[in-house]
Formats: sequence, structure tokens, C-alpha cells
Amino acid sequence: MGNLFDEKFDLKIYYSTSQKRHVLKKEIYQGGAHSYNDKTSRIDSILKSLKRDFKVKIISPEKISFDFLMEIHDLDYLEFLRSTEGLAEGQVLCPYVFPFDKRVSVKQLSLPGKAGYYCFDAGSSVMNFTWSSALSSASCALGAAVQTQLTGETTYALCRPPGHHATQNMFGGYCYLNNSAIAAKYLTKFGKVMIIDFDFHHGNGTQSIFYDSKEVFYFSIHAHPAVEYPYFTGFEDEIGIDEGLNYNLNVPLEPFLDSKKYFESFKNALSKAFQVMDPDYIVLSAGFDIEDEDPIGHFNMSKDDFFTLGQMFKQLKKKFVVIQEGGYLVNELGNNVSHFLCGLKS
Ligand code: Q9C
Ligand code: ZN
Repeated sequence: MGNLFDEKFDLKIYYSTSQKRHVLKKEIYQGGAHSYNDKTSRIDSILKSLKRDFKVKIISPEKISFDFLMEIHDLDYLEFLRSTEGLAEGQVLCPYVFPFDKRVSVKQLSLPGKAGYYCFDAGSSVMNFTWSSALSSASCALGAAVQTQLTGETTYALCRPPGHHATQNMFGGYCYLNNSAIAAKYLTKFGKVMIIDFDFHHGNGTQSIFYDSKEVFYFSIHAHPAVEYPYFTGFEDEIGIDEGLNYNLNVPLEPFLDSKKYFESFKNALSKAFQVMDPDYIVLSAGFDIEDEDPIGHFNMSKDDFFTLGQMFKQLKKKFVVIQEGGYLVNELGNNVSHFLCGLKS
């Protein structure tokens, strides 16, 4: 593919090489082990395309503080994640038994017990570099948010591992720390914040974190949980509770619908969301598993559609932090991210 434009736009990318050390080979679903989808080559694909299409500045972020992580996550959960640094090299902690409720004695839990206690699916595991990679990923999200707040520019956080499935106290769906929630939380000190999540899967973690609060509006458009992961959340009637009532909007769609209908639903729902909150900052939970041929996502977005999606956001005239979420068709991932960012920046 040639360049989209003669002129190359500036782009600050938040990324650190330590994010590549979290490596898992297998994930469990439908009774079997399958090749792990969150491959490190996703990072290479993205960097290659962005270097080709933008004047990039790659910034290795300052490490996020434990205190700031605790604005989003529970202390015991963070301590559990941190403790997995002590796993032996090559050891994989793969949860497979889950507590029927949480009235258990955390102090007495074995390692497999803890894994199940702090996780909601069998698809994601932990190894000795998971914590350091997740920490770097979260640091990228915060670094990008800080920069956008300071200058108003659109920034891109190359977050891998991704974040939107991670709750206050559980990992799952390849996610450990909720990168978008961290970026959004930071920005609430400076203005009104909306998260717009267009990953193929519902961001159950982000929803859960802000469900009873109106400090962040959570908007998600995704495959219907009646047929797709994460199955238990993402329904239309989840609209927030208490103070957060009406500050959560889910748009579940049938898989395989054409992108024209996708855009139609997206625009309709967005205008509804904007009637509740007209944000200063928009954190994009940018999932590229809505690509036509993604191995686990089943919407029909082409490269051109990603450009159009970027332009749609640009027309909102807000300040944007783009947080990388899913996207597993490695060969096309970089081109899709680049097309999207070109639409958003041009
Ligand atoms: N049949 C993100 O996109 N389940 N996570 C895959 C495939 C896990 C995806 C099963 C999907 C998690 C950030
Ligand atoms: Zn996804």
C-alpha cells in the first residue's frame, strides 16, 4: 500500500519494548487449547505501518505509580498480579476453577486458587512477565492522556496487553490492567470524559469500573452478548446505576452486519450519548477486531471503513486519546490502525 497522503502527519506513539515480554502460547475455549491471539507480532505490525505513514515519535512512558493504579484497581488484585513476577521462567498460571462466590478466604488460597479468584475466564493466563508488560501498557495509556491534556493533540497508546475486559479486581479477555479507564480517570481532573469503545467485544471491565459513577460516560458498540464473548454483559438494558444512571450506553449488534448499518447505528447512538454528556475528552477504546477477516471478531470493516471511522470522530472536534485494544488479523492490523489514525488526524 502507498502512502495515504503526500504530507505525513506528526504522531506521538506511547510504547515500551517491555510490553513484548508477556508471551503466552495457548488459550482455552470450547474445550480445547488454541493458539493465543494476543501475539507480540501485533506490535510489529502496528509500528511498521505507523512508521511508514506518519512522522512518528515513539515515547517510552514514565512508569505509572501504584497509587494511581489504585484509583481503578483493588489493592489485593494489584498485589496478586505483582506477585506473579515470582513465577518460574516458562511457568504459566492458567485459571480453570472459579469461586461460586467471593466469600472465600483470600489469605489461604493456593496459586491456582488465586488465579481463579482474580479472573473471569479460562482464556487468559499469567506468566512471569505479565505484570511488567501490563504495567508498561497502562503507563502508555497514562502517558498519552497526560500529553493530550497538555497540548490538545491526538495521541496513540500502543497498549498491549489490552485493557477493556479487566475489572477492578479481575483479569480476562487478554486484559490485566484497564488502560482506557486509567486514561479516562486521569482526564476527569481536567474536564468531561467519555470513553467510546469500538472493539468487537463488550468492554465489561470498563463498564463495571464506571457503572455507578457519572465521572466517565461509557459508550460501547459491539457484538451482541447473546451470541458473543463476554456473554454476560453488553446488553442494551445496562444503563448504569445510582449516580451513574444513564451514563452507560451499550449498542449490541448482530455479527456479520454490513458496515453501512454499523455506521448508522454508531451515529444514532452517539448523538443520544452526547445529549447526556458533551465531553471535552474522548478516550477511544480502539479495537480492530471489527475488521472483516479478523480471526475472532465478525464485523465487516475494511481499511477504508477504518479511515471513515477516524473521520467520523474527527468531526466531533474533541480531544482524543486513542488506546489500542483488540485486533488479531496481524498482517492487516497495522494498516487498519494507520488508516484509522489518518482519518482521525487528517
Ligand atoms: N472464540 C480483546 O479483544 N475469547 N479481547 C476468544 C474465540 C476471548 C478478546 C474466543 C476474547 C477476548 C481485548
Ligand atoms: Zn475484542
